[in-house]
Amino acid sequence: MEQITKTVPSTCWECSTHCGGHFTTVDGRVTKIKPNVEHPASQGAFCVKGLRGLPELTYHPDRVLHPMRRTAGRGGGQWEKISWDDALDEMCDRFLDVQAEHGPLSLCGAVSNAHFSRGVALALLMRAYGSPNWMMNQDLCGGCRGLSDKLTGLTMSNGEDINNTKCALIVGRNPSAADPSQWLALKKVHKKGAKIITIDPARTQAAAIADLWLQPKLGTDAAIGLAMVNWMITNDRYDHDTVENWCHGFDELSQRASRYTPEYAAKISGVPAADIVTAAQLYSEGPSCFVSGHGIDAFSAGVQTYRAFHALVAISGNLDRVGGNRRVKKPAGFTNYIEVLHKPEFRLPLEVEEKTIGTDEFPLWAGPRGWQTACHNPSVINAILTNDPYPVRALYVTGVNIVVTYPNTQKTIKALKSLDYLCVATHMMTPTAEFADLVLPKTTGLEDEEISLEANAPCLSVIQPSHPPMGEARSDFWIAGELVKRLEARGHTDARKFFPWHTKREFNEFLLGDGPVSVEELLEKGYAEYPYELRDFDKSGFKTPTGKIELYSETLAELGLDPLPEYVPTAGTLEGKEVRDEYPLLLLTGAREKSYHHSRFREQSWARKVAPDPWLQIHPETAVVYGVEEDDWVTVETSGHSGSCRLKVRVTDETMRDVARTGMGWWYPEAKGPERGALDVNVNAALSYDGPKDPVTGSSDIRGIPCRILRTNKAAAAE
Ligand SMILES: Nc1nc2c(c(=O)[nH]1)N[C@H]1C(S)=C(S)[C@@H](COP(=O)(O)OP(=O)(O)OC[C@H]3O[C@@H](n4cnc5c(=O)[nH]c(N)nc54)[C@H](O)[C@@H]3O)O[C@H]1N2
Ligand SMILES: Nc1nc2c(c(=O)[nH]1)N[C@H]1C(S)=C(S)[C@@H](COP(=O)(O)OP(=O)(O)OC[C@H]3O[C@@H](n4cnc5c(=O)[nH]c(N)nc54)[C@H](O)[C@@H]3O)O[C@H]1N2
Ligand code: SF4
Ligand SMILES: [Mo]
Repeated sequence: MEQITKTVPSTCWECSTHCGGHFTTVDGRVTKIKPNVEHPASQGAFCVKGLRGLPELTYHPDRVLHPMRRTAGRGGGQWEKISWDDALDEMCDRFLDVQAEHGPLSLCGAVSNAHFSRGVALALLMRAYGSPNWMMNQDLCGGCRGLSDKLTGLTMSNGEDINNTKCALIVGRNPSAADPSQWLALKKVHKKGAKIITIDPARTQAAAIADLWLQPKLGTDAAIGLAMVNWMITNDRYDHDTVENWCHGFDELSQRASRYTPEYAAKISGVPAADIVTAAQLYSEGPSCFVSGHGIDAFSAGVQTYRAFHALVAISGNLDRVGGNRRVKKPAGFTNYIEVLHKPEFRLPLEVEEKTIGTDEFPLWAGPRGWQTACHNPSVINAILTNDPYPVRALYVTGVNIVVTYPNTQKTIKALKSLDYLCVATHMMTPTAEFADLVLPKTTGLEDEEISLEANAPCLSVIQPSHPPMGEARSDFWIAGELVKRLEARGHTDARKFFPWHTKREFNEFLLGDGPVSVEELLEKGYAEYPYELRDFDKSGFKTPTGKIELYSETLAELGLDPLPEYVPTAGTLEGKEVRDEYPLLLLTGAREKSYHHSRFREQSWARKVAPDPWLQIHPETAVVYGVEEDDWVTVETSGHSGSCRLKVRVTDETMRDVARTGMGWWYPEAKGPERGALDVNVNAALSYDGPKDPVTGSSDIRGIPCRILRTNKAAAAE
């Protein structure tokens, strides 16, 4: 029989890099993915997670392809296949039962965030049930940069114009592992003569190629950022036009920064003062581009650290400049995902939104004024276990593996076990899905249609389905729509107000609005560029209370928080001698591995061959002190948490003497359920989620935590 071959332009959606490619299908299966060199955002970059991980996930023999209902005790691993109708009726009714018993606020969702349609679909579905409660993982990811960006008014997330820069300042970003398109651009521009400054405690590839590498103590970057601000001001190298016309609080910032002499910052960070001055000099020549990442985000001083660097971008005049950091530009009429959540027609009454869990403590994060209107996660986990501030009894988890990726695995599991009802939409039987009452099969990025705004190009990208879903898999959007239909049929007629679209296509057309780009154009090319203007703030101003870039944040001042950027020591570094004697190393988690996306792809043999074990990097001298060698297994314990995890030692001088550096996301699909290694090799089993928090985002420390390592002879569960 003749083979049917088809190629479509599409996008990999496995991570937020969104690489454009041509996807070739033979007889209904994707057999080849070719990077699209014309794609203005990814420019021909692609990675092995997209090339292998995505297709192998889609066609994996163990993929969840049918709705399944639990038949034994929770976590017992016994399931029966059921129809979609039965699954959706059951989920709708069980949610309504919980709603009737405990009120709508007792229903909650969990998803990665609202940068993908699944986040919007979930949040609006919860609103259709009358609940403002949904969790997202941004407190652990990009929340601090998101909030600083918003409060300062820059709105420049992902807008790095690396191709045209003369100096890239890379802070807490490991682009060679995390973002192949950014890494490609950095290498290219470096070859053309641009300078690279990398600030990272580890010798990453970006540090190795840098013209200047600053190696700070963990969590001290704000001091370096403020010293660079100080140098720019005292040497009159700041941009007078931007400062005089567009900055609010320059004098206050100058005064704050005056304390941060290079010598003072050197004392805090351990970076030589002369290197800080050289960094400031190079950066001030410009145009310079601030390339930042998770290494200075997601910790208890994340917002202030970002505020220091965002102030630097602002006063240096690199905002919305060729080779600098572009502000996010949208095509006319386009609505992005987060804006959907804030549209008045999809809102719950204010008095209900004010009850979103976490609003009282973190009003700029959770609830009506919140960045994405989501909850504060650790507060939800606590609410499930304590009924404080009120009971949370049913949870719908989709597109997130919270047992593995939230700190304090033990507590997350306890919370999930205690729920009245848990539904998980997933591709694989993750440790989170193992605790569900109902498991729903999810489409992959080869089976769905999705639109995204790429601020770095700028352009719009599209995923188009390469083939219909395998088995009975369905999209998050479809699942939410079906549940809304059932709510209507059960007399909850206002549910539709929160979810007016009947198909994903309708939703995508809603996002595009009446602007210049059509779905057809996107599907034809895979992307669409649109006209944009730099420095349009000269006309529109900034979306802050003063209409200016707020070096001094009026919003933070109003809430009684520090309105100016400041270095705030993390709890780990403040611990007294007693604790530090017991826990002498500082744990750094989250180093990215090329073959994995967080907890994904652990079921794939190629990935496990590339990276078979969860590793812990320690310095050769540290290894001697602890009497451990390459390939030894060690137990890692942190101060402030009773749990632990086991990791395999890698001895390397890439990391600092007092830092133990590891990744995240480990579990073994083949290990015993329900945890499947999540209490064994998962670093979050060794971390607390109840420690000190960023006062704006509520982010917990996932690095810089005092820890100790103990040699263990036991082989890992999967060995
Ligand atoms: N292959 C792969 N790629 C991914 C992902 C994945 O799981 N796998 N995940 C994606 C996601 S969701 C994210 S959020 C990004 C994250 O990717 P990145 O933004 O690159 O963040 P990390 O890898 O967490 O950390 C970046 C660097 O920060 C350094 N760092 C740690 N602490 C500090 C500090 O105190 N100061 C400074 N200056 N640096 C510090 C680390 O040593 C590391 O080299 O990656 C994305 N890309
Ligand atoms: N200690 C520590 N913890 C961390 C981090 C760290 O550095 N250190 N990093 C944090 C960061 S930056 C992040 S982003 C989070 C990541 O946390 P998670 O989002 O939980 O990580 P993933 O492993 O990507 O899990 C996503 C799950 O959703 C599934 N999935 C993927 N796409 C879809 C989809 O379209 N729909 C549905 N329904 N499911 C989908 C995947 O198969 C996978 O099971 O972890 C955070 N946790
Ligand atoms: S970087 Fe890799 S996983 Fe991320 S979108 Fe590109 S190809 Fe996909
Ligand atoms: Mo992330």
